[in-house]
Formats: sequence, C-alpha cells, structure tokens
Amino acid sequence: MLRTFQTHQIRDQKELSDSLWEFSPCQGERAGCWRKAAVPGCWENYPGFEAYRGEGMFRKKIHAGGNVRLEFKGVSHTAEIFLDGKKIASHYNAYTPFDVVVPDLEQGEHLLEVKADNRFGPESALHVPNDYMSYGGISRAVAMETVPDVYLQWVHVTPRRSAAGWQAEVEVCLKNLTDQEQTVEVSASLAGKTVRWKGCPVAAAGETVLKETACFSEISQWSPENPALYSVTAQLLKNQEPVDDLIDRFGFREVKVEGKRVLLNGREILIKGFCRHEDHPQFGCELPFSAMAADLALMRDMGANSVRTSHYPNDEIFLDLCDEQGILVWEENHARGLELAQMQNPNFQRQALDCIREMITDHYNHPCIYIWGILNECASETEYGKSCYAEQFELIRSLDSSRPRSFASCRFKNDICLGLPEVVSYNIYPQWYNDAPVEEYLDELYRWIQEDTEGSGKPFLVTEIGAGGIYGYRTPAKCKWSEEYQAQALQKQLTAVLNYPGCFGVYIWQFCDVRISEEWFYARPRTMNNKGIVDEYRRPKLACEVVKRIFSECGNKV
Ligand code: ADA
Repeated sequence: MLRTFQTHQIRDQKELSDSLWEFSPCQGERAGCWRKAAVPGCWENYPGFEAYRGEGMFRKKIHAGGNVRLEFKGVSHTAEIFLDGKKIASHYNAYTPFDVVVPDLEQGEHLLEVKADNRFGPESALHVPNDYMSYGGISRAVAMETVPDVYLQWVHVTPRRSAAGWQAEVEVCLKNLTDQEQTVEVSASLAGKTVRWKGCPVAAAGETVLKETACFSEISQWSPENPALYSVTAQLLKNQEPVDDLIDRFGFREVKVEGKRVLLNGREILIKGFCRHEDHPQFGCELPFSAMAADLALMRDMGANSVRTSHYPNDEIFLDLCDEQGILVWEENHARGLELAQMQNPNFQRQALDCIREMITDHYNHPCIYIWGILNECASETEYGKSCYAEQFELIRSLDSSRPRSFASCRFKNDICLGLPEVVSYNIYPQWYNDAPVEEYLDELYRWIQEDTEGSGKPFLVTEIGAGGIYGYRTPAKCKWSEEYQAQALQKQLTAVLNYPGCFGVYIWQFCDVRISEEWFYARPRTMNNKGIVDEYRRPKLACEVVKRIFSECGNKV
C-alpha cells in the first residue's frame, strides 16, 4: 500500500511492493540461496535471519519501458539499486524516501535488484547501536511509474489564515529529463479553485518551481475535532491535454506561536501525546496498515491527541491516518542521543540535513504535522553541537516557514541551544532515572529556562516522561520494573506536568515496548525498551488505565 488515497489518475503507477520478491543474504553460508520474501518487510522476520546484520539482496523481474520512475519509501538502512545489473541509485537512511528515473528504458522485461545494508560503521552516522532497532530490508512500499519528459515532482500547499479569510500558496515542482529547455503548461486545482501557469520554461535537465496564491471563502478548517481534508490536483498539459498529474491532500489550518502558547487556528493547544517507535515483534519496523491503524486506535482510546514520531520520519501511511483522524504530529529527523564525538563523524551533518530535506519535501502537506523536531538528546550543550543545530534549523526554515521548530533536550541546565527554535522541549525522567518529586524537578528546570536562557518566554513542552514496567511483572513491593511502579510513576509525572502552568503538554515515553540494538542489553531487560504503556504485542499494562484517566480528565483545549 502506497498511501490511503489515490495519488494519480493520469500517470501510470504500479505498486511493486505488497508482493513476493526474492531475497538472499550477501554474507555468510547462505549467500546466494534465494528465497521468496514479502516486500515490504524486514529480514529479521524471516526464519534464520532474526539477528542478521549485513547486506541482503532483493530482486524482482519487472515489465517496463519509457521514462521509468522508481520510488522507494524506505530501505533500511543503506540502499543500492540496480537495473539489469547496472547501479542506478544509492541512498542512506531507513526512514526517508528516494526516487530514481531511468529515461527511455527499452520496453520489456528487466531485472530490478535492491541491496540493503543494516550494518553499523563510520559511514552510518545516524543508524548506530541504539535504544531501538535498526532493521534490514525494504521496509516501506515501492512504486514504479512511467513519466513524460517533463513531469511533476511535487506539489506543496501552504494554507495561510488572516482576518480576511484563508489563502493557500501553491507550489509545483517540475523536472525536465531532456537536454533541451521545454515549455509547459500546468494547472493546480484545490478546494474549488484552479490556478494556471502558461508558457513555463523548464531548463534542460533542470527543475522549476511555480508559485501562486489563491483566496478561499467557504472552506472547512482542519482541526482535531473536524479533520477536514482537501485534495490538490496538479496537472501538466500538452496541447491542452493532461499528460501527467499528482494528487495530494492538505488541510486549512494554521499553527502559530504567540508568547508561551502554541495556537492552532487561533486556539491554544494542549498536547496529550505518546512517543512512538515503528516497531512490532512480528513486523519489525514495517508495520502493515492495519497494525498502524490499531496503534492509533489504542492511543486515541487512552485519550491521546498527539504522536511524536520518535526518532525519525514515519511511514507516510501513518501520517495519512493522523490527517484523517485529527491527531497532531511532532515529526523529527533521525537521531537519538548522539554525543559530541558522534556528531563529529564527518558524515553526520550531511546525513541529518538530507533527512530533513527528504522529510519536509515529502511530508509538507500533512496538516497533522504541527511542528518539526530535530536531533533528540544530542550534544546541545556544546559549541560544535550548537553549530549543527543552527544549520539544521536554518534548513527547516528555508523549506517551510509555516511550522514552528523544536528539539528534545536532556541536557538539563547545560543546554546552550534554547535560543534557536520557537519551542523549548525537554525529556525529563524524575521518578525513574532520579527520585526527585516531579513538580520540584520541573520547577527548577523551568525557572532556569525563564531566568537564565534564550529559551525564556517561549512555549515549553515535555517531550518525554516515563518509567520502565515489564509486562506481567507485578509485586506488592512496587519496585522499579514492576507494572505497579510504572503506573505509580506515570500517575505522578502526568499529574505534575499537565498541571504545570508553563507547560503546553506532554509526550509519554513511550507507546509500546520496542526491540533495541543488542549492544544496549546492559541497561534494558529483555533487550527491549520496557517503558511502553502497552507491551510489544500491545497488551495493556497497569499504567494504561492511569494514562486514560488522566488524559480524559484534563482539559480538552484541542
Ligand atoms: C531518552 C531517549 C529515548 C529513550 C529514553 C529511555 O530520553 O530520548 O529514546 O531511550 O531515554 O528509555 O531512557
């Protein structure tokens, strides 16, 4: 499944996933032994490959011809793509999409091969042994399309709200595959209006972005209570006939920071959210549609109105579901807990910037995304770290000026980056990693931010609180790792944070228990992160009822 709705009516598009490919590992005794394997999928789910770290080759015969565009929504974590034995693309990072166009391919049968690599090493600055699992495989959908010589690459819609009503800025990106300048005609239809561009030159082998603003009167605003979605259909015309199209969805909604408040369509928001990894014992990081929908249903049932896609951009199908159900999303680029030395890896900044670029270009239109995050718990207490944060925030601003930005800090009073984003966010663990009373802990931090930092006067959000609880471990001693302890800690943490006047919400760490890299075994019983409110099979722990009660009791500003 590519998306929850159809993205083309004219362009010929075929899904190559949701089918069996052939797979063989590239290392070890089984190299060259081909077996059938479901794509998308993680090889950790194939018998005998549960802990395989290495390269794996996937292959499939395709029937294609013309300008063939292949889009990979996610290959974990490093990909090399071959067509008829010739390398045509490579990409790093499991969690962002990439595409390649093979111009003028001879019509007929061709061999498509995808080599995935999930090994750790210096080339990989973001996928490192960590408190979540870096799986291997083609972990998200694959599409094959035929495109004309000049084709539509993306369409972005930016809704803007003013006293006079709603406007939307429409941008359409065109790509020219030929080595001659081409002149084209383009239209974009949205919410009953059509914008047209005539005689637009697109440079030889280049790209052009067209921009126009339209005004709207009778529209429905997107909000959590009324997640009204609109389609935008871009068309490329030749002799007035459409030869290519791109359909996406957007919502009329505005996110604004005003003093210490974050406003959605002028109304203050209160975040009651979960951090969620894409992880499931049966599927690895490749959750099928029904499993994603079930996760959202569980979170909503507990009273949540928001999800943080910790710690990477998510499968777009999940964002589609959030758009449709009015769930607010904090989406972030890929990084967790990288110390200064790891940020100094010569590949780090480029890989993190690429991740931002791909995330925003692809997910721009989702109304559910109300904020962009970067670099969870990285070295924001260092000058070098600060320069990386600054450059990444600047890139976000250049790609999207409509959403606020933030990062989740754990550097307590040593953070020097709070002046950079619009929203100040902290991961705090009183009652787990320390025994301080939650309110005192929060108060000390909040006062320091207000009195001594450039974060003063900005909205403040708790991006993680939580405690470990092993499913089924119950004891009257209520000791750490028991379900009782976890429930009690959550009760104290949520009550204090949600009643703290300076704070506009909380994300619980975390929705479900997840598998981790084995290197982290010493700090994580079962080689799992056990801070889920439900376990890895989504069975509720005692904390579930606590979360549900507190989330439903606390004000429903949004
Ligand atoms: C950090 C981190 C999470 C997770 C959590 C924990 O705050 O951001 O990814 O590792 O700690 O479980 O300790």
